[in-house]
Amino acid sequence: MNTNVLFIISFLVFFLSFSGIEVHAEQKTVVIPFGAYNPELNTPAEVWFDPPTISIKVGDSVSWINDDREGHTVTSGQGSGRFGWMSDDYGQADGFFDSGRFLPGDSWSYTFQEKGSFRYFCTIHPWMEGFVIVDRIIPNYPHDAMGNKIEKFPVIEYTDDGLIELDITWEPNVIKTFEKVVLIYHTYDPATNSNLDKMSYDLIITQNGREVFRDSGVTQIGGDYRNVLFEESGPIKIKFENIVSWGTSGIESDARELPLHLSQRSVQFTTIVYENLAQTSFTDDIVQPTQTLQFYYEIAVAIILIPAALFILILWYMKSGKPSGLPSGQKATPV
Ligand SMILES: [Cu+2]
Repeated sequence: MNTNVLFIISFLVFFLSFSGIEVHAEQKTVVIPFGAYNPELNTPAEVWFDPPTISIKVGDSVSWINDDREGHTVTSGQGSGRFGWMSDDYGQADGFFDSGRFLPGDSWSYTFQEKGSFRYFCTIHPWMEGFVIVDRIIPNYPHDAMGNKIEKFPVIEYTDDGLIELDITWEPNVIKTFEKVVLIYHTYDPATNSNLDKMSYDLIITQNGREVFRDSGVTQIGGDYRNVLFEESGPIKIKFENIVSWGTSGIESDARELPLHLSQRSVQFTTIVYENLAQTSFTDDIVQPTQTLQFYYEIAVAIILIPAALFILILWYMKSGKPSGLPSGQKATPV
């Protein structure tokens, strides 16, 4: 073997290792569905961009395909939200990328060379918002699945009929895989700002389009909680459905009436679960709160009240047994 052969081999190894990096770059697709041009509730579009949130790696490209019947743009920055455009908010481009208008049947691609989280929207239809996450940097602030910062917990939502307010907090505020998350939530009557106790509900969590958690419960004293663990990263929807009164206790409230359509009794929250680089398996045991909380309250009351009553009885007995007990001034003092 001579040095020429060695040189060629090392050159080949060098070359292949670099071309290998190229091979890993992926091409992802986001579809602009039919109906995205229409922000009304009767729009056939379930999302404005499908998927609304996409996770990629540095060097990957995303192609947006226009399957709608109108031209659209893919413009980095913040859109107006579903209703903002009605009050003259047409979104704010941040200049990072901009497709310009592209027509039905056309597509536009962009290669992401930087890490980061990029929100984007359509400048023609500013309710259309999407989110690209490149190399999933875990942010130090909580946000919803569209990347909008959550300024304050609890997050508050109302049922469609406006009769029930549901407040939710999740701890920790930024959710990672394999780390226990506590969802803490309360039901209120927004008309009187009173706690709505004994409301039954179904809690459903979906992630990447799949159901990952389902449970039912009753807000015993106006609130409840659940412990949840996520194995996968990606956007999640936390949905409460069929929120209805259970029994007649608590305040007088319209929320106690059965709604005409149970579909009006749901609220939804979103956020993103991040990949936990420090932990890749479960270490916590997940224990859910018992739904016989009421029963435990009664036991707790019994445990406290019975000894307390006995104690008072004994005191009373001692007092009445020795009516001329030592006045407090004549207590025996240690020598
Ligand atoms: Cu558009």
